[in-house]
Amino acid sequence: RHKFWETQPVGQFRDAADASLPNGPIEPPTPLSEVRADPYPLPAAFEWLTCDLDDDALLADLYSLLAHNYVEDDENMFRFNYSPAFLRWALKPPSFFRAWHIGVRAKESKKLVAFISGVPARIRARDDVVRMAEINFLCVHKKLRSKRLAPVLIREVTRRVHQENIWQAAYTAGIVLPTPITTCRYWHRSLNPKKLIDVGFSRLGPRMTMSRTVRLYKLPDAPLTPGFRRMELRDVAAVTRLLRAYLARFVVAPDFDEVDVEHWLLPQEDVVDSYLVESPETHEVTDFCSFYTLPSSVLNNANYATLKAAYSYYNVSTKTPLQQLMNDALIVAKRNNYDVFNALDVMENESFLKELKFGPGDGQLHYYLYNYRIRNGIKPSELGLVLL
Ligand code: YNC
Ligand code: MG
Repeated sequence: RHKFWETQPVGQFRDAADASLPNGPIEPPTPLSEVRADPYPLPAAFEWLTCDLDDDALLADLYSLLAHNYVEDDENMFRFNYSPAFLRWALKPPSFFRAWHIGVRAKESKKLVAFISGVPARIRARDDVVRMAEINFLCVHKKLRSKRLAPVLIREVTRRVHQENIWQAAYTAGIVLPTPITTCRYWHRSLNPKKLIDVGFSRLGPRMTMSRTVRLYKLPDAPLTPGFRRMELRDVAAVTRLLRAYLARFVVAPDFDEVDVEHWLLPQEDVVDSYLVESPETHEVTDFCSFYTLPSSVLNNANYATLKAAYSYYNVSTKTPLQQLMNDALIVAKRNNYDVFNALDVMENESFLKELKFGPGDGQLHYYLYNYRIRNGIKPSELGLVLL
């Protein structure tokens, strides 16, 4: 059934019941000298292109490929619209490899027609911290679909990851492949219900009027928790301590150090935003919340071209109840003109979703590890990893 995935070192559906298979790597590393030296062949009209994302023209081409051909919802009403600044942030973390930014272009026109990327990360599974690649932004132009290009892209990124002596990877997808470690659901909290209803993102509830709906989702103008403020560079050490202590509770989570926290969590306008609670008495940083900005293009609507969405990222509460902290996150998102705040049911998010008026979305997000078995999988609440 999965002609490509059946050949790969991933949990196979037929092995699901086999209790004798050990947790951990599925295949051992091979000597680097045995890693294939040449790129995999492409159909004759195409060529590989290692992308330089510091090149504004190339970044604009990648932005445009994704804006027109990347992930859509099941009803084809919305398509992710990752901004150029976001792509640079997502693809150039500390110690990134340029060779892992892999394009395919038409030899003649030089048009970019496909892409896949990896970035390095340390991810802990139980007590095993593993160097991995996070694979993202796999995209084939709509006109080139179903021609088995995706397996070539996946094999090529795998080869280039192996060349760095890295043998595991993490990725998410909306489709079921062999075999998810867990399956999560997105929840959505309306901030601008009128627009969301107009574009068909949500519907007026039964026995609800528009004015009652607007009132239902109304939020205060400013955060309520004393000491709630935006994260700054001087907070990196304190945030790293909070986050490391918190992520240690989950079965699968990133192993962030201060360099990672500075990159992934320090606010960047319209890319990532982070807030914390600094105790007015002790000046101790006790709580932290963050979200990233990922607009969606609204396809076929006369009034609106984009939805501005915030996605819950990493949140840590030690003093401020998580629900109160996330209510403040909603308030600052609303104040910054986001239309909707999205969150997965990972980590402790279940504890605030219903209370803060998030509603469950359709569509699921499956999490995968490559060449690493986690027997029986984990629950979303045991997952401490958010991929972009
Ligand atoms: C997918 N999303 O099953 P079988 S997520 C992985 N992730 O293989 P073709 C996928 N595999 O089943 P198309 C996949 N989608 O026969 C399809 N596949 O074994 C598999 N969409 O290839 C599929 N982006 O080229 C099948 O399909 C084979 O032309 C079919 O291309 C697929 O970024 C795609 O949703 C997704 O642009 C490129 O539909 C295309 O349809 C498209 O005939 C819209 O491919 C955008 C979209 C996917 C977003 C993402 C994570 C990707 C992870 C890839 C796997 C990484 C493995 C680890 C590598 C490093 C290892 C080390 C160390
Ligand atoms: Mg194809």
